[in-house]
Amino acid sequence: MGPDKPRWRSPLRGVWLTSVLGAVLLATLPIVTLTGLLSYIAYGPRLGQAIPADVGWLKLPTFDWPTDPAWLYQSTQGLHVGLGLVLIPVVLAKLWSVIPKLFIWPPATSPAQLLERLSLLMLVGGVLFEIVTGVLNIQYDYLFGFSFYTAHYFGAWVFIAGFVVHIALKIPRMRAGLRSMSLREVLRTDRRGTRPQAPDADGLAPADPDPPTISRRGALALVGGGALLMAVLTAGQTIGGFTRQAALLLPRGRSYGDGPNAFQINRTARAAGITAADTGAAWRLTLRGGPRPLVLSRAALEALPQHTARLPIACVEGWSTAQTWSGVRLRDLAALAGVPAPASALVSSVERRGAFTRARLQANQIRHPDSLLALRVNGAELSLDHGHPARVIVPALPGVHNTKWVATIDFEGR
Ligand SMILES: Nc1nc2c(c(=O)[nH]1)N[C@H]1C(S)=C(S)[C@@H](COP(=O)(O)O)O[C@H]1N2
Ligand SMILES: [Mo]
Repeated sequence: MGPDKPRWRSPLRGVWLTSVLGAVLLATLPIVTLTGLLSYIAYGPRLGQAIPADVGWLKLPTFDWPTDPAWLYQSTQGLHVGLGLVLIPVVLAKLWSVIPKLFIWPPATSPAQLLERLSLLMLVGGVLFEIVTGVLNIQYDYLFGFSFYTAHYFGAWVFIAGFVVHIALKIPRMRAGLRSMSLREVLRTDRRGTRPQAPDADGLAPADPDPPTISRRGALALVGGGALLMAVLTAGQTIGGFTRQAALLLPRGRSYGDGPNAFQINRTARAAGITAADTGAAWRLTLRGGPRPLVLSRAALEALPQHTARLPIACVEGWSTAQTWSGVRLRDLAALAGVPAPASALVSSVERRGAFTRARLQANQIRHPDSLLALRVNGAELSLDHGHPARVIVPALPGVHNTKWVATIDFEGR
């Protein structure tokens, strides 16, 4: 099928609409891509805990993920997931506008065209793959037989390669397309005044257009409205407050009742198999790395100097929530253990069977004055679901590394 066949005959099709949608994606998809790659770095590839751990020659420049500002990961990851969702209607509209081109047969008649078609396959396949895996992950549907992170990481590179080639090939045509009609004029034109664009070399405009059923401005409003709807359904999970009530795409529910511990729970104590025996009077914290292990009871921890900080938990799934935590500074614990200048620390949970039972922290994450082994939240005891008797909370740390139900901390010196 091709543009001259009696299909795809909307008179809105043409270089202008495709170029406008392309320009929006050109300005926004790089933000989704970069924040996604930053999340990989935030997980700590140097500490061997980014997923996938082995990325061959697709290694990113790694650096110590900062602890300032505390809302860094909350905003980069909120942007990654939020903007990614908001752009879905725009991506679909852009694909609709070029559909005739996607099915051209034969696919290529010259090597240059073959390269272009290949890059298109990577671009379209890549973006759809990233959308589908991303959306399924935030809805907690690990339906695939492969790791979400690994698939999403390599899928991103397929997309990036296709995107870069596509930009290089199409920028001149996008600029010409943008000039082919005046945006101001389009916004003033209703359905009855809507005219088809002249057939173009790319075959985007139909040779035999139908009469318009909607104006171009109506089509733009439809796409914009879809994007806005996605924003309303998503933004609350990062911004919080009353907007959280509208965050219907928030995978952890919107409210957890009242009281100081009423905020999202990633994994309940019950789901993690945490028992009263694990966390009751017999619970002890073991600090290792010094001349000999130091074992502290909960009462001993409470007797140490306490510090309070307001810090977000920001999950890779895009949701985040800032709470007021109190507990013992990690750097104080390191000093107590006999490792005053730790290079890293391995925090392990009493939890045994989950995927997130331990996390390694960088030196700057241990040193920060607001990095805590929290005993309390919002003035109350930590609830069992939020990690009682003690959990880690560190500024700008990806949520997953804020280990709950901590059992041991191994400090490593320089
Ligand atoms: N032991 C343990 N700690 C854990 C987890 C877990 O499953 N087990 N989940 C992590 C993840 S993915 C996040 S986002 C945060 C969520 O903390 P919350 O349940 O208190 O909101 O805890 C982290 N700490
Ligand atoms: Mo998480």
